[in-house]
Amino acid sequence: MPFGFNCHAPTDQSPNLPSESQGSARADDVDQTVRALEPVEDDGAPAGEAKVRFAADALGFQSKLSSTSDSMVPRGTKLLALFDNECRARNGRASESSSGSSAALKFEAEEFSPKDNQTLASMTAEAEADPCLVRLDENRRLQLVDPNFDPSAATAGPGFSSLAVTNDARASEARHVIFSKALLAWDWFYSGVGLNSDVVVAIIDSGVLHTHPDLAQNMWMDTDGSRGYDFVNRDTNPTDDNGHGTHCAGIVGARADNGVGVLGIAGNRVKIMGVKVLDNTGSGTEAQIVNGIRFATDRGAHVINLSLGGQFQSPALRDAMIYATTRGVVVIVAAGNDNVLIDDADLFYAPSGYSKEIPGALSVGSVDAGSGARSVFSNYGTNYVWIAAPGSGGILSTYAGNGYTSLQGTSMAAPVVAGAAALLVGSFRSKSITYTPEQIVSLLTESARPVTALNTFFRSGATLDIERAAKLFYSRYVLSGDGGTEGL
Ligand SMILES: [Ca+2]
Ligand SMILES: [Ca+2]
Repeated sequence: MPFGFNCHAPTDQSPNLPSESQGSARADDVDQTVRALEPVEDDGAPAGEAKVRFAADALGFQSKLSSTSDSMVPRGTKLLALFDNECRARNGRASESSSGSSAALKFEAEEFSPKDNQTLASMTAEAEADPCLVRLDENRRLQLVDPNFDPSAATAGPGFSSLAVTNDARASEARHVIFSKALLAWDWFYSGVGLNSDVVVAIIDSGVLHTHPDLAQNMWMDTDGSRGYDFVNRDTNPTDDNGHGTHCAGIVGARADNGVGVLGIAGNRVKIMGVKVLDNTGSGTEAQIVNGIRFATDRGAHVINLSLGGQFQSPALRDAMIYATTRGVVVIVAAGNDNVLIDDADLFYAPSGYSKEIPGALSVGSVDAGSGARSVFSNYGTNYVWIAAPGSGGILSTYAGNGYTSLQGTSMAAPVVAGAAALLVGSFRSKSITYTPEQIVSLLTESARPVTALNTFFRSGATLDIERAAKLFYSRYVLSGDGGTEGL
C-alpha cells in the first residue's frame, strides 16, 4: 500500500462518521435519493462532531487512543489541524498562508506532529481550548489514481473522421472526445443553448503546466496574475513536475481549434485553475488536498476535479468536499484503479466513497473508448460509482515538456465528466438560471447512455453521453422556458 498509515483495512467501528455513510445508505440498493449530511458547520463538517476526530482505520490508532484518557499519541504521528483564519486574524495570530502569499483561506489545514510524550487527553484539551482550531485529525497521504501509459493507443488505427470539425492536429487520437460525443454536444451547447459564459474548473492534482501551448489560452488567472496555487511548495506557481495534472487539465480544457494538439471536452469557454497538492511522485497529504479544495472553492471554481485517492476514511477530505458542494461547486472524483468493488467497507476509497452521501459530488468509473466495456482496472460498485466515462483506449492529452501522451485510468475518466459538468454549468450561467451541483450531477447521470453490460458495475449502468446531456438540458431548460423551476 502506498499510503503512509494505511497498514490496516478500514473498519466499521469508526465513531466519527454518521451512520448514514456506512449504514442505512450503503444497504440501500434501489433508493436513488442522495442523503445530505445536514446540518453542516461553516467549515463543512457535519454539526456536532468532536473537534478531535481520528478515523478508526489507520494504524490501529483509534484502538490505541480511545480507551484510556492517558493514552500516548504515538511518536511520529502526522496530524492535521484545521484553523479558522478569520478567528486567527481577529486574535492577531498568523497563519501559514497569510505571510505574504496569495493563498489566504477562510479555513486552513496545517500539518504538525505531536510533542513527545503528549497524551490524547492533553492534546484534546488543547484543541478544545483553542477557539480558532476547528478540527484535529490524522494527516495521511493520498496519491494520484495511478495511470499507465496506454498500450492500445500505439496500435490504434486512423478513423473517426467525424472529428474533422476542429483543426486540432491530433484530434482523432483523443478518443474520449469522440466516445463521449463532445463535439456533437457542442452544437447544442454553443449554438442551441448559446453558451457564452466562462466556467472555472479546478484541477486539484500534481499541478498544471500552464505555459503548455495547448493550455495557456484556457488558463484561469488569479487577481495577482498567478494560475492557481501550489500547496506542496507553498508558492503561487502551480506548474506540474509530474505530468498527471497537466494530462487531466488537457482532457477538460486543451485549447480547441487552434491547429495544434488535442482539444478539451469543455470547449473554449473554460478556465483551468491549477491547484498543486501532489508532489512530483504523485503523492500528497490530506492537509494539502483539503487546502486545495478550499482554495478552489474560495477562489470561485465552478467545478473541481479530483483524480486522486487513498484507501481509508478521511473526515477532513469529506468536510472539504461538503464545504465545496454547499457553496455551489460540482466535485468530480475518480473511482480508483484497483479493479475492486468499493462498496465493500473494507475497501472504502476516499474521496470517491464520499460522493454517495454528498449531493453534488460524483464518482466516475472507466470504460474503454474503443470497446465501451469497463476498463479492466476500473473500481466499481453500484452504491458509489454512479457513472462511467472513457479512461482507456486512447486518451491523448497534454503532458509535461509541452508534449502529449496517452494515459489510462479513472484519473482520465473523471476529467471527461468534469468537462461535461463545465458545459452544463456554463449553460445554466449563460441562461442566467440558478442551479445546484446536485442538478448538474442529475443531468449527467440521467442522460448517461445505458449499457446493459455495465449494470452490475456502475449505479447508472451507463456511460457519459454529452450529446444526450445537452439535449436533456435543452429540453428541460430552454424549450420549457420555465427558468429552471422544474424539480430534479
Ligand atoms: Ca510551485
Ligand atoms: Ca488544440
